[in-house]
Amino acid sequence: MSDAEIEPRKKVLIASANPLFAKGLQKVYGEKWGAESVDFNLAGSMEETLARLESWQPELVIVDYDDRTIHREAFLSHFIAGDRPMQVMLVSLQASGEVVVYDRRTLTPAQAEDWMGVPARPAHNPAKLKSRSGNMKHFLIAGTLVIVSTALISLLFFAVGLLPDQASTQAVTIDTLFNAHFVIIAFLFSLITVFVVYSAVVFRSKPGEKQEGAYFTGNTRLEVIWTVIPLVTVLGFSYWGAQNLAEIREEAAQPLNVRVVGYQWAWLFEYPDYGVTSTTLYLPVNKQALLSLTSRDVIHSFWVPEFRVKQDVLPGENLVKQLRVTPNKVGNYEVMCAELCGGAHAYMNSPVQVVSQAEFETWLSEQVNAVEADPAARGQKWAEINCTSCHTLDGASLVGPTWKGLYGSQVELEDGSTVTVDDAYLLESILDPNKLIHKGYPPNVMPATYGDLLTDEQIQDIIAFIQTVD
Ligand code: HEC
Ligand SMILES: [Cu+2]
Repeated sequence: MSDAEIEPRKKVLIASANPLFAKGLQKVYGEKWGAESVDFNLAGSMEETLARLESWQPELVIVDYDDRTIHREAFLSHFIAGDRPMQVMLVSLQASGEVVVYDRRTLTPAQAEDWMGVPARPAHNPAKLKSRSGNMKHFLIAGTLVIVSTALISLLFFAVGLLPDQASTQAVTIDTLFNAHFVIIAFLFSLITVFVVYSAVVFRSKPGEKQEGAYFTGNTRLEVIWTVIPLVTVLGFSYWGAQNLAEIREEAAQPLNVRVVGYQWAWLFEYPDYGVTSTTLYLPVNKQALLSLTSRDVIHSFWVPEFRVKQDVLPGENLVKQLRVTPNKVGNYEVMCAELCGGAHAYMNSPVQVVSQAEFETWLSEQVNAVEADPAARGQKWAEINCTSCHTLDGASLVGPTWKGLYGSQVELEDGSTVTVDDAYLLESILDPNKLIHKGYPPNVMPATYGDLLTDEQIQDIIAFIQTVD
């Protein structure tokens, strides 16, 4: 072998307390590599092995894996420390005769773990683990798939039309945020799903493959990335959200004042500047409405989905909440209650009509005139606002008895007696509804507060109206 002259002799240390193991190996390798190109050194104990590692500096250490006197952890730490190129060959004759070679410079933590535990595991293919360009290829493919999937899912979201019509300037502002969230949601969904599905398909183990995957602990770069990116995203969104909130609360110069009253289970809209009260929310288009919301009983929540904005409505004079809406689309909508508030919560809807400024003014003047009409007409209005959620005018029985033909009729009471309905009975039933109970109807359901809520004149108007219902 002419190579022997050029190449320095290879230093091989054999660590085993069993002289036969050492001699046998020396013979086999000596024959294979040529006795003149290899220097052998034998170490029969742990101390000896470590000392030779230091003083002699071998390039290859062959360890008898079945020799339990060789303290693995101590040996391993010696092997890992230092940067001189060195290889260790673990030879186990006992189990299967398998041989594992570890290279100090490419030893992965996973391999080190293996080494300390189970003998004679086939080594992970270092080429596979090292191949950065191979990993890069997978990342590029998966990354592209994530982008494509994000785009498709976002398109699907927008095509389906998850949001109702936009009918206010506030809705336009809020929807930019909503849409951004849809894209982020599509992205996060894709990020997780694509990587899971891609890994399951591409890295699927082949039949008969028993080998475990590489074991990783900690990756600082990755941890920094997945902390910083969400943090920045969330901070960005909170800033954007705050800006959005400020924008939807922007005050217009001369808003239309509307007092909104929620009660079990209907809405009432008062226009204090005109002395008008209505069960339909009329709003002129392109003019900001300043809603002052309050409740007569429990907590309700004012919500017109097409306007997007929503506000809890609380009982109490000092808890009046404000909400600004600028309708920008003529049409019919519906206000609903978005806070579970009792039995008929689901039916607590009232119509909303966005009309032109001219139509709004016509409606207003009609209302103002109506209030000035005869007592029964006024009474009908107060009744629609306060009573007809429980009392019908057409003979049907709702929560309370119908008013159809009530006046002058004979009413049977819970206590068995009968009364003739006259002004006095009506007045008493309104002011103190629990005193005389109409047979078959529940007590304590009709509010006993109308004496405070309504003026004497309004109550007289209602009585005048009930007289006309037949
Ligand atoms: C929450 C439901 C509810 C509301 C709102 C309500 N009532 Fe009643 N009302 C009842 C019930 C239930 C009865 C039957 C029990 C009783 O006699 O108290 C009743 C009974 C009456 C009676 C006696 C009628 C009869 O046939 O004996 C009158 C009059 C009356 N209500 C007037 C009014 C007026 C006026 C208003 C509005 C200012 C009003 N109610 C609002 C539930 C309601
Ligand atoms: Cu409600």
